[in-house]
Amino acid sequence: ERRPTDQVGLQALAPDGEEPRYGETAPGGEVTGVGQQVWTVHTAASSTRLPGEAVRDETQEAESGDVAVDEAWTGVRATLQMLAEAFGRDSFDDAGARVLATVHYGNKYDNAFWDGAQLVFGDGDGRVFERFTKPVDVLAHELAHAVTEHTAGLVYRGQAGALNESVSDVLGACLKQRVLGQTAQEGDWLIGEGLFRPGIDGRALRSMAEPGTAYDDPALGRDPQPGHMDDYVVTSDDNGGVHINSGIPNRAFHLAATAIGGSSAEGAGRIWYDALLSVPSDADFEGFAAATVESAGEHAEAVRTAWATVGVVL
Ligand code: ASN
Ligand code: ZN
Repeated sequence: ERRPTDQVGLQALAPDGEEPRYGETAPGGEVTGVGQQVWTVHTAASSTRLPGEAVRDETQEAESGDVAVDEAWTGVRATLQMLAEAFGRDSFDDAGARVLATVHYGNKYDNAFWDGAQLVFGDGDGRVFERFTKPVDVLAHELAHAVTEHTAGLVYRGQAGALNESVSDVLGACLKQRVLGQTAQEGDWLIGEGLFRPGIDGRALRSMAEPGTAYDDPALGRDPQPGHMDDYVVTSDDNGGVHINSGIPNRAFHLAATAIGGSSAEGAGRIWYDALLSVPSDADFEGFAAATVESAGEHAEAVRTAWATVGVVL
């Protein structure tokens, strides 16, 4: 969906004689060059029909009273704001597309996903998993899949697939820290914290700082993520371990972001986003790493060192 582009006119918002850069926040607080964000949250009411019934859109500031609807509403808004303000990106397609999200998908459904057209969230089984709208980084992770699809289009297999997964965790961590007002150093670098029900032995789905340490529980097994190329997992499961080997580029991002300091989104996040705009769909870790170094400007050595620490030596 496209909206009039004159809503946030560069001229109208620019101070005299100055043209703000695309995506910069103008004195009025609005993001220049990016239109007004639009999104709608639906409910599948425990069915698997999509998108289901519309419950709340961007014009409805008042909470619906359905916690999953309201978490999805707030999380999509925050993610769209981050894309606009940190990256100058106008929704997932950079053309102002309306984001559709559906909550209460299926019965005790233990996952969330981007189906190529919209976001989908299960309620969780209530024994191992909470509802999947609860952690805002999981929400941003799924919406980031849409961004990747519309940019690099990283194929969902092997190293390109692990990069696809990692980029989603990167944007998830950036969003979580942004919402909490944290710097890279202050962040906990956990993805999906709060998703496990009480009694499950785990902190989160993944740890970007210490891959392989997020959980160890009879119901789930042990977190299988490596944090170094020496431990890269060769498997045919999970599209060649896309949710496993993503630990390696995840840790590289954590190391780069903490070395650069400040806001993860505006520091290392911006560098990773720029790399996403330049790599081919079959990029491997080395190719993606080279693209981040290329985009890093004054931080090139910090970024190169971060990748070298996880065994991706350029
Ligand atoms: N939540 C998972 C993901 O976004 C769903 C999946 O594997 N398709 O990667
Ligand atoms: Zn994913």
